Amino acid sequence: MLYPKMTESRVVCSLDGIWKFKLLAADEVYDAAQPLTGEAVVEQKDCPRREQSVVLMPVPCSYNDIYEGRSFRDHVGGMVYERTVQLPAALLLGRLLLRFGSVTHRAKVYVNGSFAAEHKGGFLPFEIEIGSFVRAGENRITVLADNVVDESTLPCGRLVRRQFPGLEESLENLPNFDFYNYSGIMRPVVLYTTPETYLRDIVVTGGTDGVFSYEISCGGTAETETEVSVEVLAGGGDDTVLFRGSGCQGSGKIESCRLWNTDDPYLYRLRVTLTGRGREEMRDVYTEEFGFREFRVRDGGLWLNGAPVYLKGFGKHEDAAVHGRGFCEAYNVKDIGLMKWMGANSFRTSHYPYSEEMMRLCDREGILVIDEVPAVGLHTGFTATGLLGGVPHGTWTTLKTAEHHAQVLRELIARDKNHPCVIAFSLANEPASEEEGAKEYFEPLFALARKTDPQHRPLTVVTYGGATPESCKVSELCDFLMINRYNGWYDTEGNLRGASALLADELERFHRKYPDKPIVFGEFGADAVAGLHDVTGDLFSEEYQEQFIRAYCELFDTKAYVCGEHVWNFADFATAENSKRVQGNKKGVFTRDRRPKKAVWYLRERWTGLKD
Ligand code: BDP
Repeated sequence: MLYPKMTESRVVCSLDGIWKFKLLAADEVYDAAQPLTGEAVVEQKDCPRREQSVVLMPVPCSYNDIYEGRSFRDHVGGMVYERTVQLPAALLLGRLLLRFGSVTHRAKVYVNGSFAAEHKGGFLPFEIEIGSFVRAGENRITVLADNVVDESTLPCGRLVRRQFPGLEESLENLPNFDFYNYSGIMRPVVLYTTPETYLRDIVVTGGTDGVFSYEISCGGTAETETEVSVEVLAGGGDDTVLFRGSGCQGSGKIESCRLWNTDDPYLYRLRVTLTGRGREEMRDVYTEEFGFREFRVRDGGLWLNGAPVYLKGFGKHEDAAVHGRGFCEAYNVKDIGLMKWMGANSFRTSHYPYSEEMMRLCDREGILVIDEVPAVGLHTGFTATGLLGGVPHGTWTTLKTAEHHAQVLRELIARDKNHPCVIAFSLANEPASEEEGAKEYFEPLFALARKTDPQHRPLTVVTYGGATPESCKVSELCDFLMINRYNGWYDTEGNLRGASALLADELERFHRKYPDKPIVFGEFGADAVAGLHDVTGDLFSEEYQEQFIRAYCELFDTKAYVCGEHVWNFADFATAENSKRVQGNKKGVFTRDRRPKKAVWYLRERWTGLKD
């Protein structure tokens, strides 16, 4: 899927801004034929009942923290976004597409009151050809979003009905994951045009020997005679044409090519021109950036461009005050800047695909990304916060996620396949990989990723402490192991020597069983409430967090097969409320507003001194 770009043949218009918004009550029947009316009066004394009125809502943004009140923020179910847009007749000459970066978790889109399309999955883009729904002048765009997570969605959750004595029945949505279930239109919305005969997709790969190959697919009117030409241009402002070719498929070689790596993330450009000769001649032009690089698992290690690489960085979240998980370029640039300043070279998009803009930024900044699908909470008896409180009851016979899991994986690879920053795909976080049925569930997903990723990137499933070397049924499918461990926090609390000993023993058992598979720590960390200090280093103090991270890192340094460390988490983040969380998860080494805790200085010294 091509990212919407303005080119000589394409116009892109942003629909971001202020939309009308309304939460839907459980029994409310929504009629898209009727425009949203009845804007909320800004009341003088009592807060308006925001959860019942039409209010103004920024897009892109999570809706939850924009207005006050628990029933507004924690609403379960449907919500409507609506805006009008004036379309100039000139925009209607070719194809017109309406594209959403993400709507969480389900969306039905209506144009001028007519149903246009729907999409399931809250973290991946989708687009709709809307030419037949619109006219020149005013048009109404409506999105009906739904934020319910259950046993068929990714991430997974549970919808429960609660009945308290004397009160009406209520609906609660329990997330089976440890981050706040932010929702709404969370990424940019654009309208863009293409000619009738158009470039549908471009696949481009470049290896360390300077050899590249491309595959282009086109769409459009059948009677048009088409011709495709490609050029490879150098990076930046350098318009030197290094290669010219024609046809939808081909390959070539750039002599002494500059490789993409973490110190020099050099991007070449593939400029593709589609010329159509029908009644009139038309052209569609698109430029895709790409890099020459190779990331492989070999001889029990990770290799970038033929040299061993050690991953230093974080598990993150898209999360900040006010806009929640809503797209924010400023936070993205800030976070990458802080990571670089600390000497980090990588992160995982825990626990869902991040915005396309973040991937584009990482291409330019030379950050290595482990790209994760939104498959978190696939366990009927476990969450980090114990929210489910359940007894495992056969995860793989209970969940109805298999088909949707394949869909999000396909969509993620289609979106991110060309990014040099993406070095590996993670197919899930902490599933019930120790339960019967896990291998059968994951095998087809591994096969799908291996078949569809043009770069054949290494694959993994990130596993939790309940899946030991002896019990985990998916480790054998993974190209490298990525494990999350919390010895010294959720068990062996306060006893870091004991925790290290347990961990060392487990690591050796993993290594004995899978000697060729490098191990990357996907998560390790302790909550620290910023400003809480303690000479001894008690739990929740900044000192304990630092000691915890230091103890793990010292252990990693003794195990050559540990090839990466991703601290959990980059910054504090919002979660559902529960007694294990102090206004959210405090395992960030930065606070939610990106101020450093004590551990930052330790990690900065370590990582800036540790070779990539
Ligand atoms: C792990 C989860 C992560 C949690 C973390 C924690 O993968 O989402 O936030 O634990 O407890 O189990 O902090």
